[in-house]
Order: sequence, then structure tokens, then C-alpha cells
Amino acid sequence: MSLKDASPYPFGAALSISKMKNTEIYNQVVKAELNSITAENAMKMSNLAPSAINKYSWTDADFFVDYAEANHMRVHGHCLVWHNSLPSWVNSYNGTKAEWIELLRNYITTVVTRYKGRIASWDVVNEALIDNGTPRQTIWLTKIGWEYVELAFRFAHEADPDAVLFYNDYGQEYSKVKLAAINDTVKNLVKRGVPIHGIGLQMLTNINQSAQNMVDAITQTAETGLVVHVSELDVALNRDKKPEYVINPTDVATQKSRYRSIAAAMCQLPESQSWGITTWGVGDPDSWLKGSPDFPLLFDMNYKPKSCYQGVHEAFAALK
Ligand code: 9MR
Repeated sequence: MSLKDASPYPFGAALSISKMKNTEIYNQVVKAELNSITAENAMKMSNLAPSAINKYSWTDADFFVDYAEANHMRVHGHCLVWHNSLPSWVNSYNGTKAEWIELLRNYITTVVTRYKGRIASWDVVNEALIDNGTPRQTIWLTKIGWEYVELAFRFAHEADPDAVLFYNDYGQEYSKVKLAAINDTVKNLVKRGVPIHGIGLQMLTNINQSAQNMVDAITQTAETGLVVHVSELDVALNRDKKPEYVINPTDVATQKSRYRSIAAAMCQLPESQSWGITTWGVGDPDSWLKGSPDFPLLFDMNYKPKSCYQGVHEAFAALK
């Protein structure tokens, strides 16, 4: 059975436009296994508005949304506001606070409106906190102040009132401080009426991380009452970055067990709170981790299912 058929929640991956266009085996796996997709890069600001203010480049994002619709998949939009992957015209933009707010409003409104009704959910703000739980020093914080977070959600909600809006971040599984800070920050914003509906846990993790910490991250995030998305999952084998690393049965078994724990923890959430799991890439050739052999994904270098793929299936089978 495929992941999407066995899973009680949507199961997806981040996809690359060039592989969607050029790699047949990749497309076969995506279409057979997944029912939710996130653009790994195609919907970032540097891709949508690469060269100048109010000059958009929609080709890749349009292709992505068309592909999802043709294959009956959900699209999760990633990401409207981030400090990374900004076009250079933003980094050098010289404006007053009011002009920066207008830039943010105009960008979010334009992008969300274009795909209104076609993109189910958005990572509206990505990585706004650092590991000690305080605001990250970003251009948005410097130019607008912390209210940029709240404004971003309000602009997105105005543009598409039906879209499910996420605050997305990493580190919930390795830092209890950050986990609590993210959840408290989002809860306080929600209490003040800011339209945030969910929290994304990137969960770019590795086998040295304990299963308990991964499960706690999911469970405690769900205690906010908001929707939970494991949004960028991978479980790397070689985070000590040993160049001589050789894949071995012990590590493969740990990886399988970590994937199983994460999939199982998501199964414990009420359906209304589970936005599902998205892995950050489909197979090991797609991983963002470069420079050491990490083999972090569910399919191998030839896009064949790995043990960790079976681990996810075991979590689903245990529900029966
Ligand atoms: O995997 C993405 C890589 O191809 C890009 O070069 C990079 C910068 O845009 O972003 C990577 O994806 C990141 C994601 O957008 C946000 N969370 C961390 C991911 C891995 O760096």
C-alpha cells in the first residue's frame, strides 16, 4: 500500500521543479505515494519576486500548483516571510517603516490572492525565533519591529480567509526552551486575535536525537490546540559529518524507529489537528544536506523504499 493510502493524515514531501520536470522515477514515486506537496524553493520570495518590486515570476509556482491539481494533491505554500532567500532588492530596500509594511502587505496579498482557493495552507512566517526563544534579528524585525509577525498573518488571512496559516520553525525536538517559546509566542498572538491556525515543526533531525524528544515536540505543540504539521522532516544518519561514514544496520534500524515514532505520534492527534507529515525531499538524492553521506529520507538513491519507509507503515498498521 502507498503512504497516502495507509496514512490517517496527508503525507507529503517538498519537491524540486527541475526533478518534477525531468526525473521520471521521482514523478512515479511522488504520484504513487503522496497526496500533499510543498515547493522546496519555488514559492520563496527570491523565486517569486527575484528582480524588482512588483515584478513577479510565476512560471514555476504556477507549474507546481497545476501539477498538484492534475494529480489531486494538496499544496502547502512555503513560505511568505523568511529572513533567508530574500531577493537583493529587498535587502537593499530603502524605506520608512510604513513603506516596509506596505512592501510586506503588497507581497503577501499578491501571492496569496493569486493562489486563493488552490493553496490550502501557508507557512506565513518562518523561523522568527532563535534557539533561546527571543526574536531573530532579521531585516523584517529591524525595519518593522516584532509586529511584522502579526501583520503578515493578518495580510495573508485577508487575502485568503480559507487558507490555514502556519507559524513554521525548527528546533522543537532539540530545545525545550525553543519549543516552549514557540508555543507561548503563538498562543499569545492567537489570544490577541491574530489569525494563526497552526504550528509547523520542521523536524530536520537525526538519529542522535531521542525519540522521546521528537514525540514531546509534537505532543506539546498539539497542547496549544492548534493544527500541527511536521513540515520538513528528515532523519539524518551522519550528523557528526564523518567523511568516512559507512551506512550500517544499527543506524538504519535507529532511523526506521525514529520515523516510526514520529509517524505514530502524529497518529495520536485528533484528525482536526493533524495537518500531516511532509518530508524535505523524496529520496536521498534530494536532501538539502550536502557534503556528507546522511541518507535522511524515506527512499534511497534509486528511489526505492527504505527500512524507514517500512517504519512509517508500521506506525499506520498499528492503528488497525
Ligand atoms: O532545501 C532548501 C534549499 O534547496 C535552499 O537552498 C535553502 C535556501 O532557500 O532552503 C532549503 O530549505 C529550507 C527551508 O526552506 C526552511 N527550513 C530549512 C530548509 C533547509 O535549509
